[in-house]
Order: sequence, then C-alpha cells, then structure tokens
Amino acid sequence: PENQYLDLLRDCLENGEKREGRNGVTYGLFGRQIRFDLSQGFPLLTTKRVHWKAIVVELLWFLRGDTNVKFLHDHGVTIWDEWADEDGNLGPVYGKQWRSWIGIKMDTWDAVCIDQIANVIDGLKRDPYGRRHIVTAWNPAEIDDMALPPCHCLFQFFVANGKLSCQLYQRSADVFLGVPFNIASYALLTHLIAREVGLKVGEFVHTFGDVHLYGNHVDQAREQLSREPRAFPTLNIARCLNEKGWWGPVPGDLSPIDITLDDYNPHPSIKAEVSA
Ligand code: THF
Repeated sequence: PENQYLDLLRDCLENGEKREGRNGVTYGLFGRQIRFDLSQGFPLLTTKRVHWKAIVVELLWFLRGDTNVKFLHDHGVTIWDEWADEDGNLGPVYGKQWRSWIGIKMDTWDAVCIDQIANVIDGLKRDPYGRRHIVTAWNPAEIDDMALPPCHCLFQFFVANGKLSCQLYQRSADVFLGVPFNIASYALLTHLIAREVGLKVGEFVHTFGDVHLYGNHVDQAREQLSREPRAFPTLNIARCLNEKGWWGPVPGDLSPIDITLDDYNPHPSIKAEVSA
C-alpha cells in the first residue's frame, strides 16, 4: 500500500539531481504524483514509525486558525519550533490563510475576511459536484510575513459515487521527513471533511513540485527502503462535532484524543535531522 511512497523515495535517491540549496544539499525531482485509496486503510507509513500524535495536533492547530506554537507545545509537539520567533509566532501561515484570508473588495475598498474551510464545507454540501472546492494557503501579499512560505499550498475536493477525494499540490516536499506527515495529515483532513458533509472517503492524490531528499537523510532512506511494508492501520474518529460546528471561529472542541488508530504496527522509527 505504501509502495508508491517508497518508489518516490527511491526515485529521489537514485535519480534526484544533486543541488546545494538554501538549507543544504538535496537530491531533487520535479513533478511527481502518488495516490492512496482511503477506503483501503489509513495511509500512515509502516516502514518507519511516524509520530501520529504530532500529525493530529498539527492538523487541529491549522483548523483552529492558529499560527502560534503554544497550542502545539501544550500538546507536546515541537515540529514547528525551528521557524517560530521568540513569542512563538510564525506569521500568517496555514491556519491564518485557511480560516481568515484577508482581502480587499475592489469596488468599495472594504476589507473582507474569508474562512476557506467553512466555505469549502458549505460548498460541498450545496453543490457536491462543483469544481471550485479549493483552499489555498499561497497568499502572495503575505508571503514575506510568513516564517516559511506554505509548502502544501493548495488543495481541492472532488465528489463521485458518494465519496470525497482530495488532491494536494505541494510545491516543495521533504520526502523523508515531511511527506509521511503531509500524506497522513491530508488523509485525516479528508476523513474529517467527509464526515462533516456526510460522504465516504475516496482517494487522496498527492501532487509534487520540487520533491527532494536531503543529503543528511540518504542513509535513513536506504534503511527504510530495505524494510517490508505492512498493512495500513484504520482510523477512528470518536465523536463528530458538527452540531457545534468545529470549523467555527473558536472550535477548540475536537481534541487529539478523539482521533485514534487501530492496528498500527510499524517498523521502528528512524531518526533524522530537519533542515530549517
Ligand atoms: N521543512 C523541512 N525541511 N522539512 C519539512 O518536512 C517541513 N515541514 C514543515 C515545515 N517545514 C519543513 C514542518 N513539519 C518533522 C516533521 C514535520 C515537520 C518538521 C519536522 C520531524 O522532525 N519529524 C521527525 C520527528 C517528529 C517528532 O517526533 O515529533 C520524524 O522522524 O518524523 C513539512 O510540512
């Protein structure tokens, strides 16, 4: 099931172009795509243990519209620390753009605040077969104020046969450390939104711009590629908060403990250093 990921990892290792970039050596490729049928298990990699709780907490943090690492710290998650300022702020990153994108109406010069998550949920309910179910974090006016421009920049939902699919465009992808997180995060988001709008889950399609293996992850990648994949786990969402509207301005109600996995039996974790 995770063979598509392993093939991409191998592709970077064997065919990636070696480049010296902003934060170190990478072996990069451009324009790749992998996909997961979410009805066939939850795509959390089994060829190394992936820190599931960090994925859940990070996604709930995005959905809260939060851009300060305090919430992550309160739940023991440190994956954004490298980029935060002394007050824990990251600038207008994902949460801000997803939940309160600021724009100006051309005719009246009125400021508008757009909740893209609420809009996409509403859109899926009103017009499931619409072709505009898009959320974008790539806000050119605010890129300079962000600690890091969004890597997973834009996603779109699609409905067929009562199933919700999601495609992500990721402009920059750290194939060893980040991508396993990104796959699980968007798979979980698809499950949450599907539940919200009363659909089953379809596919998660992951499209990459620059996908790269860092020079200091090469040994770890070889180790991972030597391992045999196991069956994917299954996801449980204990309660659904749609009566209260968890996507509202102050959700804070869906807790990481509501979201668990069954039958996750991965190979051991593999340590690697993140490049900031
Ligand atoms: N920058 C880089 N270089 N790689 C990334 O994956 C990345 N992100 C986010 C923003 N910038 C990035 C941050 N996400 C880990 C995982 C995800 C991250 C950052 C770091 C990480 O170190 N994972 C380890 C340990 C995790 C833990 O135990 O908490 C791992 O082994 O998986 C990708 O969007």
